[in-house]
Amino acid sequence: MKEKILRLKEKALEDIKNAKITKALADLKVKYLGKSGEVTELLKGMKDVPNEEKPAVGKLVNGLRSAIEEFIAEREKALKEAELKARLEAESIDVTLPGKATRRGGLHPVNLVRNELIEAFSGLGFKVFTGPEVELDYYNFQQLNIPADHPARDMQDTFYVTDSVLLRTQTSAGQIRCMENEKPPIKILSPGRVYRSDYDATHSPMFHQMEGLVVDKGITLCDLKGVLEEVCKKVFDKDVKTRLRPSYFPFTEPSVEIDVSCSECGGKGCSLCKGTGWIEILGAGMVNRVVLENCGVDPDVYTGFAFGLGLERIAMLKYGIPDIRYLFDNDIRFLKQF
Ligand code: FA5
Repeated sequence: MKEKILRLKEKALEDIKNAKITKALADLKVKYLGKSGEVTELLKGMKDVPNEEKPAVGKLVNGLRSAIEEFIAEREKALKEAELKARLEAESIDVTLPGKATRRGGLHPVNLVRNELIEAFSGLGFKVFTGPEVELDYYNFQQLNIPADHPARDMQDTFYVTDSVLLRTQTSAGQIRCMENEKPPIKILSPGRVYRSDYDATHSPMFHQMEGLVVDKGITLCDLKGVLEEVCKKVFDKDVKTRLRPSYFPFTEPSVEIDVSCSECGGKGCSLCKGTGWIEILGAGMVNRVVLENCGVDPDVYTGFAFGLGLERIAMLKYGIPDIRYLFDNDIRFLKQF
């Protein structure tokens, strides 16, 4: 038995010395001292040792157990220190290495134009007001003097959700929401997405408009002209020409459309401007008396002007983009240019 104990001690100490990682050491702990470990088995065999030898053998087995425990603890400490050192060396940072360049993102051209316009109009005292994209027919059409079956509905091919709910076709719906909630003087700008069943080089099914509304005492068409000319001067090149053209919107009277000279051909006529040399950027006019009355504003006291412009059209003109669809393809080579 003594022999066996000594051999086991030598073998265990040798194994522990050879353990290279803490995991191997943990396995050895189980192998020798675990529930069915070799030292534990020895202790279990004590019952077969003759009584007179029991104290001496018991002392040896206990000594073996303590020696193995002590040796494992020592080796564990040494291995942990070595492992920590190796990890710190491996994870050390070389501060002399060149840094990794992060690629900067940029704003989408439509957002650039929106921000630029908001800034220009803010300078003239306009505040931003937003409305919902899923809108009631009531706000998008009826309150704007476009009752059901009015022919003007044909100009805006509409995506209906139900008979009375639709994807708004114009930010003009925001005019009504604003006038219902605020008393004049009103001076707001309402940017947002709008939806129409359109699709060609200058028409997209989802696009962005920016509505402007000013209601106060003594507002005239001259104020509208002055404000829009001022903003066009800020947003476009000084050489860009603008023109006011008579138009029709049920919610303004009189109504106009503002065109700017085509950036692609400089006004000579090309496929972008359909040969006319002009591109329409917005519709506008004096707020119709009926609309003011619908919103509880007295048209004999107050007058107002409103305009709605297409942000994509302005981005196309400003950056010379020949097809509106480039703005929605999300091709990074195109977007990187702005
Ligand atoms: C309107 O939507 C009126 N609500 C504008 C208005 C507001 C008039 C206030 C009077 C007073 P219109 O349908 O013309 O008008 O659209 C306005 C602008 O949106 C157009 O000038 C054009 O620049 C842009 N636009 C219209 N349809 C599309 C489309 N499918 N894709 C891209 N831009 C469009």
